[in-house]
Amino acid sequence: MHAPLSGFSYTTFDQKKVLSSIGKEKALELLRHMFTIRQFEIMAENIYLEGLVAGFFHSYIGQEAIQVGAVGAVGSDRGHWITTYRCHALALLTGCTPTAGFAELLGNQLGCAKGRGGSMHFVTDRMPLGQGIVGGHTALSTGFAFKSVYQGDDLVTYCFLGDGASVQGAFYESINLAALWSLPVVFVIENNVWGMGTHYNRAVAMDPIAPHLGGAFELENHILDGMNILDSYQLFKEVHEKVCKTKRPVIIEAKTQRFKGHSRSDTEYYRSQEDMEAIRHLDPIEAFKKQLVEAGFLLEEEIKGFEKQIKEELYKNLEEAKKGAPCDIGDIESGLESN
Ligand SMILES: Cc1ncc(C[n+]2csc(CCOP(=O)(O)OP(=O)(O)O)c2C)c(N)n1
Ligand SMILES: [Mg+2]
Repeated sequence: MHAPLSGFSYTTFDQKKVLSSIGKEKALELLRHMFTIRQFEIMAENIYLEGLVAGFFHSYIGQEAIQVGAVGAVGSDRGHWITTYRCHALALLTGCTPTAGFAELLGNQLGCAKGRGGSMHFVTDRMPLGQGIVGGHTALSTGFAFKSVYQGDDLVTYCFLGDGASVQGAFYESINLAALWSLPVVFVIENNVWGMGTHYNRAVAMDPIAPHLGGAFELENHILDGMNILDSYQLFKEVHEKVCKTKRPVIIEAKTQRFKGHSRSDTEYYRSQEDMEAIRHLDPIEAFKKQLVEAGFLLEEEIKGFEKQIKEELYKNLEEAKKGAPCDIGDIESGLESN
């Protein structure tokens, strides 16, 4: 049995205080974003299984509290947002509409990358292309943070990477330069325990990862319970304010669990039924709903209505997305930037 998330020293916050400071409206926005991502991923996987989506497919289900907390706390416009091929959620949070997301999966011109990127390469004005090279995008993040200092744009770069990516050479060069040059970048290691079918304890010589890296590069670091939206929100809020002042990099390791396989083609022989049951008990959406009901922000029936409304909206978005014209090969170079 792989113990899910216990035994680490997390940066945590008083839940009631955070909830009362963010208020009902913001709390419902966070729930809506988490639920929209969850439902988007479920529907996206269904159209993948229908054979309508080409290429790979990596689901973000289970990890929603991390990026929803981050973008919810910072605001999409105040950051450069960079992530891997597991990129649907971050795109939806930084400006990709669900219709443009579905269309991208379907490979048509209504897609956020005009159907040219597919599942692994969603793009928005604030998020330059989901990245397929494990660890490679960390260098891009240091570059974006350098640009912020060079051009004085006051943005903080948020780079999400996996536990597997955390031991890629490019990442060490990226942290080193970011630390040496004092660049405003937050590296968020989403430790979902697995790099494809390899447990991180068999691939990474540090556990937990963030304090070791932070120690080596003399950087502020945190371990976040990545299944807790309020801790996530509050940590990103405080870290953002700090980085705006210090311009120093910060490392956050978010302990989390992916509820689905690495990608749709993963047979998941490495996880037992018992593991999966323990993991499902950590569902960040269910935990947050409970907190909202306990705080008197919502009744259970109201949550059901809220979710039904989001689902209906997403079904309409999917139908809309299906109307797009197929990706046009003649359009392959438009929208590209070069220096
Ligand atoms: C440089 C490189 N090596 C190997 C791969 C194949 N590969 C794709 S995803 C993956 C696992 C990455 O795991 P992790 O960083 O933990 O991210 P997660 O998928 O868990 O989000 C690997 C090895 C790749 N895409 N790029
Ligand atoms: Mg991983």
